[in-house]
Amino acid sequence: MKIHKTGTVALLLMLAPMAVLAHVHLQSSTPAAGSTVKASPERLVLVFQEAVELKALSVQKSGDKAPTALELPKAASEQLAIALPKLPDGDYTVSYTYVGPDEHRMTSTLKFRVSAAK
Ligand SMILES: [Cu+2]
Repeated sequence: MKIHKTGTVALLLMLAPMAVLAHVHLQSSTPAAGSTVKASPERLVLVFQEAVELKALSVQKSGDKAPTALELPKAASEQLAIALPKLPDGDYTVSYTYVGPDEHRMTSTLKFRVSAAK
């Protein structure tokens, strides 16, 4: 009986932080999701609700066979700025994997368009 009680307490302690902390999501970005920019953006800025550590980051042009990996910021932060290579006109998908304070590993995507045409 004593073992059972100890086990229950340990389980509750493990579950408590998960219940309090919700998943961390992207709050905003530059370029913004779904936006069209007229020139190749020099950098990508990702803003999260809480500090996150990026684990993987890539950008892929629609029609290209493979994504281009981007250099990851070394430190966790709420706002992450990442240098982008020269992006010709086209539709882009940024894929990012991150870990927030709740230790959950999340992967999401962000799409934007580069088009010089008005
Ligand atoms: Cu989570």
